[in-house]
Amino acid sequence: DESTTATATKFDFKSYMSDKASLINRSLDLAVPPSHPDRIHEAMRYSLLAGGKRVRPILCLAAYELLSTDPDASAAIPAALSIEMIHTMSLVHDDLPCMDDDSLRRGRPTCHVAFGEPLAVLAGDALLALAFHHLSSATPAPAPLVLRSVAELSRCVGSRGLVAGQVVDIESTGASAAPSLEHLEYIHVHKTAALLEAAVVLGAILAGGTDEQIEKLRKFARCIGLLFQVVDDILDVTKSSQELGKTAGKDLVTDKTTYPKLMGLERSREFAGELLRDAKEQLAEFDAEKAAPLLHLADYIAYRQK
Ligand code: GRG
Repeated sequence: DESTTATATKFDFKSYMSDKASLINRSLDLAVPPSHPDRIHEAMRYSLLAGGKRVRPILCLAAYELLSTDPDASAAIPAALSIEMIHTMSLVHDDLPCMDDDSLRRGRPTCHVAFGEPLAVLAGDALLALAFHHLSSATPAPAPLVLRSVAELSRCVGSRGLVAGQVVDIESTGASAAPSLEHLEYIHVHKTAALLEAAVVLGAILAGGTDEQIEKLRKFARCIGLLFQVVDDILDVTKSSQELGKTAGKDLVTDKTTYPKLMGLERSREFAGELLRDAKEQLAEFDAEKAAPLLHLADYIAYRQK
């Protein structure tokens, strides 16, 4: 039973997640009000308020709560929202015809399908700008901490972070040779783990964490970021095998490289187990009760079914 491996203390993870997700949803609604020019704000709100698990902003609040003496995490809300704005804009751009060309996202038509390509590009751009505006203007924390957060987030998102992962992914699509394990890891560490890392690290910075604490949490986030993707790849295979012939055939023609393809299903599961253990080890020296949300979030990423 994974819930007992996380912590011995009683912790209602389900309520924690739904309370935090509603807080994030309410705050996003207020942070991006309908305004002139109407269509661009409609497009931004359409993608931002379309649901989503809100894992990244919740990680940000949980990291803040671990290190802060402040019982309510409201000082970390602008940072948490900025992370979700960037996550959403990366999905909007990822779905564009010039990238993955997807027509469905979070259970509804993608932004460019609903609003047209020019508005989808601009909605992404505007969400990226708004993320930094909101983080820097609405965070009630000492200016040096806010400045450090802005530097951290911009690094994680740019051409050495999220964008780097996307570029290397695009470049390797259609390549004749299968990418190496290192190559696959590079893509995931940048495309997926970088933003989870920023989420956790911003929470830690704004709570006034020491450098040592921040680095421990950074390592935690990198492990769960990679774990997120390994589990995603495993779920791809296990879901496909339920639909045997059809999806297995589809899997062969797509050039998407996955962990099970490179190391086999069993080894991928072991690797996921190692990443989960490494992640939890980073939290061993923190107060167990205060670390419970992050420990459960790691389990949630490891054991999720979709
Ligand atoms: C960031 C400036 C900038 C540009 C974007 C398009 C692009 C560059 C990057 C692509 C990033 C991308 C799509 C990464 C995949 C991330 C991922 C694992 C998405 C799924 O996350 P979930 O499962 O989704 O948390 P929900 O919908 O629950 O939020």
